[in-house]
Amino acid sequence: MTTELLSHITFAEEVGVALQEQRAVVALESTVIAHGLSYPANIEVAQAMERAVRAEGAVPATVGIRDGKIVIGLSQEEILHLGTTGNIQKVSRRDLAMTLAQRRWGATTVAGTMLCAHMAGVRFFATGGIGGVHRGATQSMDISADLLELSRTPVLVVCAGAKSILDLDLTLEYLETQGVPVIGWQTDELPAFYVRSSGRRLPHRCDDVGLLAAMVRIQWECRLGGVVVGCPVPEQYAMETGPLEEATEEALRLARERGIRGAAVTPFLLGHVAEVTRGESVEANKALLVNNATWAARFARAYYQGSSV
Ligand code: PSU
Ligand code: MN
Repeated sequence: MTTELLSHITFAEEVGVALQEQRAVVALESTVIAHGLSYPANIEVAQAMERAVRAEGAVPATVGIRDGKIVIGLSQEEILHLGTTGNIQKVSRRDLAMTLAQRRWGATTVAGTMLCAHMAGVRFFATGGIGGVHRGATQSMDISADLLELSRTPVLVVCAGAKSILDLDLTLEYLETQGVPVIGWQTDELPAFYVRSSGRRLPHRCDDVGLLAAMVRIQWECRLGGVVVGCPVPEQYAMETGPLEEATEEALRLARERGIRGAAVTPFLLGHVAEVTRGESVEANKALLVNNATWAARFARAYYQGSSV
């Protein structure tokens, strides 16, 4: 790591030590805290994800930006600040340098978190659902920067597939074009976030943490970029497609009518679906986030156990 790069990063002590000792560290994002879920569900789930990572013997590192510094391992107070303060900058690749220059606080998206994790030497990351190609993208060209980041940044992202508010077919096409492997964890299909399966078959399935660790090692030795691992939402929290689809259609219509664009689209759609489903989607969202944190920690453990340290 160069000194210039390091000058922008603050490590939580525990995370710094774990990285030096080449032990398993799992990055967690902060956009879900600041923009994805509302208080107090956001704080509860951020803490539950950190606990889940620890329970598997790995070190959690929630990533965000504080006063113009990238923080790898936010403190509980910092997480609370991001989760309770309005007007926090949502930080994707395009926003990073300006947010740092302005010495602002920021919450990192999947793309932003991958980028910061990679700068800091963290290779495993758990989120809820990656961003993707939005419905109607043939007109709007709304394609999440998460997809491009996956093609260029060597981090493994554990998610419950792409959010059902997206166009899943186009999202898979785009990932294929960008050469991003999408692996079904103990499933043949792309998980659909709140719903366990999307009906879209994936090219690769994996049931064995050892194989996954071997695969990502080769992926990174050959400098092939990021990897998506899709874990279905736990059965007892999974939702039915029908009512969810109705809520989604309505949210999309409202977003169009109100002229909501750009970075505001995803938070708006998620918020509306949560309202219409009376919190059922929030419970599913929390459950899948914690499940993904657990698996990311297991994958990271398998990877670091296999390395010759
Ligand atoms: N998954 C969730 N909730 C979220 C997001 C993902 O369960 O809030 C966030 C992630 O940070 C993701 C972002 O990177 O939404 C995608 O935003 P956009 O579509 O603007 O790229
Ligand atoms: Mn977008």
